[in-house]
Amino acid sequence: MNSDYTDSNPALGALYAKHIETIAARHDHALEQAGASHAVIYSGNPKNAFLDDYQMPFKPNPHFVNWVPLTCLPYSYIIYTPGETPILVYFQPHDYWHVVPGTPAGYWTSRFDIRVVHSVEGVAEHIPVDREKCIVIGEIDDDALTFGIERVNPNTAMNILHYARGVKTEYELAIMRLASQRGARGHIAAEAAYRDGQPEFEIHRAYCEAVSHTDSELPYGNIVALNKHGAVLHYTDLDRQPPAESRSFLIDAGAQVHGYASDITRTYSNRDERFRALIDRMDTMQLDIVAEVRAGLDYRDLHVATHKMLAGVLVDAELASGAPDTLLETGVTSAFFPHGLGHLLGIQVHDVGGFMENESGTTIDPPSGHPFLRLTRVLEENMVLTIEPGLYAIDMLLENLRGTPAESHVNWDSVDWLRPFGGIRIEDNIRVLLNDQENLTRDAFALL
Ligand SMILES: [Mn+2]
Repeated sequence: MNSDYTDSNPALGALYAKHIETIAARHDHALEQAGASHAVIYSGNPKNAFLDDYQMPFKPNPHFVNWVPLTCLPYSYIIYTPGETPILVYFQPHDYWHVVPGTPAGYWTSRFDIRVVHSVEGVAEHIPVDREKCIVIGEIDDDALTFGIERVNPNTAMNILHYARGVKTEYELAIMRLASQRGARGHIAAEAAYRDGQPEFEIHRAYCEAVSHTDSELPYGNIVALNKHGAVLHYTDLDRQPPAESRSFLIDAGAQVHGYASDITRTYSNRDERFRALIDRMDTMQLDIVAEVRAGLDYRDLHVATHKMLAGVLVDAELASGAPDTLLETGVTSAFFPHGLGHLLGIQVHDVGGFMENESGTTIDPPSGHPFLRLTRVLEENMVLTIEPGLYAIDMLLENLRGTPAESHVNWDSVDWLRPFGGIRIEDNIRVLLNDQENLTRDAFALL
């Protein structure tokens, strides 16, 4: 994968050295609590389609990527023993069908005892002999890949590691800033393709070219939605033909650097001034929500506060009428905004641990009536999360309001006006600070 985003950043090596110390300390604690002495972290392996020799795109084990910036190294292992230099069993097969991983290189190599192997069987001699003191972390679809270790992904250790991953190291933050810059570059290219009248398919291509990602390198499938397609929350079709009339454009697309993602959404109006004003109003609201982010805040409260703010937007835009509490209680705001305010972000786009109350695995439910909220934790310094309020004309949900107390609060003529534009979502990636926040996304756009 193209790595120019990190080669230009010499500070990463020093940040990585500290990152590894933090990751090691988290594993020390997890191993101790699990009563184990060695963590054997499997990178994963590609999967074939049913009855086929077609290989699905390889998605590495996020626990492996947490240790090393290697996203294309299947059948490899990190073996970590507290107090010792971690071993990287680096799988480099003799294979003339595929490009095999090259000689290990980069700022990370000095932190590992690297042992290159050429066959899966060659891994065994590097696994600690006291197998009962080992745990495996990874997705295992063939028992031969555990080399006789019986404890695979024990909950005690996994919960500790997942809870800890919610808080990013300085190295991870630096990588994620780069991922945001990469994504912002794609968004600017996509907007230009949209203004040029290109169909969804060509806008998508312009985006991929600008971020230098193939489809399978994208952290998630791009949502490139013209007009009413913007109301389909996970719209992933790509129309090959431009629409007869261009009204609006919603794009939800990210990029990755060393396996860490950005997740960015923007919405544009073509010519309609009323829709443009509504986007501006949502943008202002989104920034007001972002400004609330700080350590100690319960994210569930921010989600509910967003609904109250959105009620004000709906009233101002003449889409609804009534007091904010009424529009919440009758389900009007949820019909216009049916997804969560945001989620943790990291190696996984919806990063693990969003519901965890503590490292022992107790979870926190979303507020009642808001089942799709993916982040329910109290915010801590250096968490990275998304803030992505939306407003859509989704007939399936709005029609459910007919015949209920909500019906009289909806301005149905305005819904008819909004429908051809689909909807609006504005999404930034936010780092939590003690009494403030860092907006990775807006900073990235400002740099370009
Ligand atoms: Mn998102």
